[in-house]
Amino acid sequence: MSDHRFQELFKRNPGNPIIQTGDIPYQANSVFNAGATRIGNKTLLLMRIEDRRGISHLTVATSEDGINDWTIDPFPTFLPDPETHPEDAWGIEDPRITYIQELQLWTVVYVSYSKGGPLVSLATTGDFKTFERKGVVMPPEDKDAALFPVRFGGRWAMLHRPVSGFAGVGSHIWISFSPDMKHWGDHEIVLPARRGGWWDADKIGLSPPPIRTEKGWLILYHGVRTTASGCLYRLGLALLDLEDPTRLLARSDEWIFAPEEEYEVTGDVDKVVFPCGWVTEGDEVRLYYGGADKCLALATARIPELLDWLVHHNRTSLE
Ligand code: BMA
Repeated sequence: MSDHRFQELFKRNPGNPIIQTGDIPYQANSVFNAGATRIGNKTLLLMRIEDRRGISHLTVATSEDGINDWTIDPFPTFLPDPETHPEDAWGIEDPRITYIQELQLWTVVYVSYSKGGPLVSLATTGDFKTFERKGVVMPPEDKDAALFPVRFGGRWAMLHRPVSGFAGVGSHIWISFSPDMKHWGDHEIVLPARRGGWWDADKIGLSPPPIRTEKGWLILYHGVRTTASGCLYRLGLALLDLEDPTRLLARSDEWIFAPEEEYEVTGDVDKVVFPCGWVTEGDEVRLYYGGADKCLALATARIPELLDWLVHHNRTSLE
């Protein structure tokens, strides 16, 4: 606690929520937790839409300025395919998009809600119209996964959050490596959940994919606090070494963004801010997040301010 003045790092777009269920050209229950990227001069969101059965799929929205005038596909863009991919039995959720310059395509890492629990699947696309599925890449229970945009020592790297059934060990962010994006190994914890009263005790997960900065890979992650009135999802920052992303360089002591507005506090699941995507424009980062599992909202920050704040709020010890 080095600074007692409140510093608002992410500023909410005054027009929030930017996309709501009524904006979807077909019947839906909710729209939230979108992956984000740039395509040409547009911002593209790959939105999680939950239908009235309770099953989620992904649909594309694009906009020139990334704030207003979204053009939404008139039909689901990427549907679960339980016939050929049984892991999609109960839908696909929470996509994280990474553009891979080397391959000139995007990876979409998403949660397949399988009959054995949520797991991580991976697909690639060159146009967000057709998708090539690589299938399951992490068994259940695992979520909150995204690729780095480059290889390390020739291998791809992925952050993800497996959950152990072993009581009391916590759920942490892991890193794994692969020669081909399909077969993953050398798994290790890179960002452990804290314990006790901390905002990020017991269960954390990656939010959007890492962003490369001059100081390291910038990580935004969520902490899930279990309270007497349910779960509370809040966000904090971490930094991983540019050359060796298994090395944790810095980590927030405090959370930086939490449910406060009506559309974050009340929805299908109350008190949730859940970002799966962000895009940069110079120094600015635009964060797209689900509000209370019901709508999509936007908040912006300046990357140098995030990095500077992290220097002053760095606490990697778990005490
Ligand atoms: C997480 C994910 C998210 C969801 C959040 C709050 O476990 O399933 O999709 O937004 O819970 O319900």
